[in-house]
Amino acid sequence: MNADLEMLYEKMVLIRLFEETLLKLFSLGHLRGTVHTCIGQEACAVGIVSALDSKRDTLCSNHRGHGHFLAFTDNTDGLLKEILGLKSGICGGKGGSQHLHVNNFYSNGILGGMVPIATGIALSQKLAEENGISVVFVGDGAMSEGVIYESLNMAALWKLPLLLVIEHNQIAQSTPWNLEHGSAIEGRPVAFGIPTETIDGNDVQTIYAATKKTVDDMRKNAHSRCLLLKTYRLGPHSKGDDYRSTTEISSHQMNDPLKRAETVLPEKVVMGIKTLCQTRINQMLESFSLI
Ligand SMILES: Cc1ncc(C[n+]2csc(CCOP(=O)(O)OP(=O)(O)O)c2C)c(N)n1
Ligand SMILES: [Mg+2]
Repeated sequence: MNADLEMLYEKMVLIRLFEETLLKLFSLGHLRGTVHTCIGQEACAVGIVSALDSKRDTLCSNHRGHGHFLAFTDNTDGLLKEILGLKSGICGGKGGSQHLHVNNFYSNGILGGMVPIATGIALSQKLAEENGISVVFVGDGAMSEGVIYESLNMAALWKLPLLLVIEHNQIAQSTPWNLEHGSAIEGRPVAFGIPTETIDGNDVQTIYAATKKTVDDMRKNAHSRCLLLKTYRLGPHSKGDDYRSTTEISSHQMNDPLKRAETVLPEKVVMGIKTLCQTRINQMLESFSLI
């Protein structure tokens, strides 16, 4: 069990260090535009993606997609080059942080915009009869977009292998979820006949286990499913914009998914993984002559 946790923890640490580096590069003027980090939500990316088969499953992500991308591809260099706008980036430097595509990974910064695309992919996967699953990540804020509901209706009606993952971090930019939604978000996919499971989004092993069970089930019997992950964004919306009180944010620090894993793993293992990931980030930066 702990060996699995070590592997999941290492992926979370790599994502955390990569994104902390992005914020640093921003403050030094090396990056332009914007970046949305998933600091505090790494367990969602790692727990879900580690249970997928990157050869036959597809992943559609959103504006906050670096964690999803790294968990799916492990390509730190290619992503950094892309965010720096370099030709050698995974999309020739044209996609930047939010519009990424490599192999079975796709992302788009338009809230909810990937859900109809993921639904179309799920239809093609069903027709191909290769048991592939189409996974799409959305935030709680995106769940106000009407196109998601049209897509869920089709996915349920046609029993498409679509897995909707809602990262419910309780806020959309500066709007708390309960000022945007008139009812619980988990009730929405259920209304279309899509079984929905609500999980602790900061416990990487729980997410991994639930995803594994869900995708195994979906491969045997094609139909749509939803996992709603209750989590919290510990960082700003993008670079510095945050209207929440420091008291509110610090009350969630103890629930940081990395700290949660660290309470279970031996200290020596934690230190070893942190050093390994930091070395990898340092080598990446040295190769770009940054910092
Ligand atoms: C259609 C659309 N409207 C508005 C925006 C601007 N925008 C970018 S992120 C964001 C908040 C998204 O909140 P949520 O879906 O909860 O995801 P989170 O940022 O919390 O991960 C908004 C309003 C956008 N990208 N697309
Ligand atoms: Mg949100």
